[in-house]
Amino acid sequence: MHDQRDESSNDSRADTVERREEALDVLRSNRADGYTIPSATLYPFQWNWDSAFIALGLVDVEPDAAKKELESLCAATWENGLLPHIVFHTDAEGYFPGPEEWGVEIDGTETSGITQPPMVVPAARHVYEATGDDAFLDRVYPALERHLEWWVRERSFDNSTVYVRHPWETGMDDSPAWTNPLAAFDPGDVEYEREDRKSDELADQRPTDWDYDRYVSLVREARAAEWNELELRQSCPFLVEDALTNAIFVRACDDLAALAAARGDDAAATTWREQAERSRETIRERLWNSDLETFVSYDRVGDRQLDANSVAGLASLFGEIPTNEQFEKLRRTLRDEFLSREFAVSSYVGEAFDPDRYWRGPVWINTNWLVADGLRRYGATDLADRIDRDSRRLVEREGFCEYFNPETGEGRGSDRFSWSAALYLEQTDGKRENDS
Ligand code: 2M8
Repeated sequence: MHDQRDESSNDSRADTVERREEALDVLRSNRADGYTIPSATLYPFQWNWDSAFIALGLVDVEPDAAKKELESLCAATWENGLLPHIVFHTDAEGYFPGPEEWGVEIDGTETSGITQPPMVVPAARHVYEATGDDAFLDRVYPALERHLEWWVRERSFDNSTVYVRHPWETGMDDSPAWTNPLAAFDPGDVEYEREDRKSDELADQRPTDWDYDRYVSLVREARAAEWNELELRQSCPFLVEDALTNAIFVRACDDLAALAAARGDDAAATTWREQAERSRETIRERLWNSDLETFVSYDRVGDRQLDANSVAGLASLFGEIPTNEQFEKLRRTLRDEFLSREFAVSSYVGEAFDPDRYWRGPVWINTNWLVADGLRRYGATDLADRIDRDSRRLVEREGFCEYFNPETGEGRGSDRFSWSAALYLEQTDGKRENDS
């Protein structure tokens, strides 16, 4: 008997196998010496949280490359524990702001002077547990711990929630959430030349000059303060407790506790578990917005919540932040506001929604992955599966684009984008029940 269902599932398995090959090809072609660039057209260096997502996807197929990815990132940790958002291993052209704008050199390697959400810790835990390689853990653990200590010491007013001092640090660069705090200061007359508008189409998708003026002025002010965090805490006009960074920070604390326990360091495990709990408690109160029924960010300069409904609020699930009661409401917000378009999950919903512009509406594969992971932690597998399915549908139809229009599904930004490829590998590694 001929079973049509079997045939179509065989076809889709074959498609998946082929797509996985392509994903690996993207990652290999973006690979340099021990690290992977996000995209050859737009981002020719190593980026902090990109490397974390890349390692998560690579570990199943190329475990050594996944370990190297994280080790090369950790090696760029500053002495004080800041893990830079860009590591300029080479002097590639075509990106602004390049190394000369930052003027930072650590042991012969140039870096930026800001960070990104500490995804490196969850990624390191995942890689360690997948490989069981104790020597790898010994190599990365000191830098991971130094980095989280840095967040608590240098980037927290109260040893619980952490703040960022540049929109680029959130990874969601031009989120409408930042419009008010950015509008509250005058960037002055900043001169610079952008390199990111490589085509008319891209120019319409990237952040505006209004945003860039402020990005650049924040970099120049921090450089003038010699990256002194204590001084910047007083003088920086942008200090935000970002919902996404805090969710990842809390998860990073839990994951570092697990790694400390794996090394037999019970005291460190307790310290980091307690840190996670302390941070969670504060986030549940300070960042919960009962009108929007989600978590939002908090502007420390303006002393107010930033009431934008973005995927950052849903990513709180990744840090197991919501109480059960908050979870019920958040699930409603997800269903009503974020799942009503053809493809989940828009990076932002609300008045400033723009389906094609960067972090102001498009779907991103990494935030989909964070939300789906979080939903599974709350037992909401049906919703997690829906989001995973949409991620797969998007890349299977459009290729490994940087982001996607949530209404039409069209791929946007650069193509052959590394974390879109890596997370496809992670999603289809055969470990999930609904994999085909
Ligand atoms: C984007 O950010 C960079 C600045 O860091 C840029 O636009 O030039 C963001 O999407 C960020 O989350 C990402 O890490 C980076 C590289 O993929 O690109």
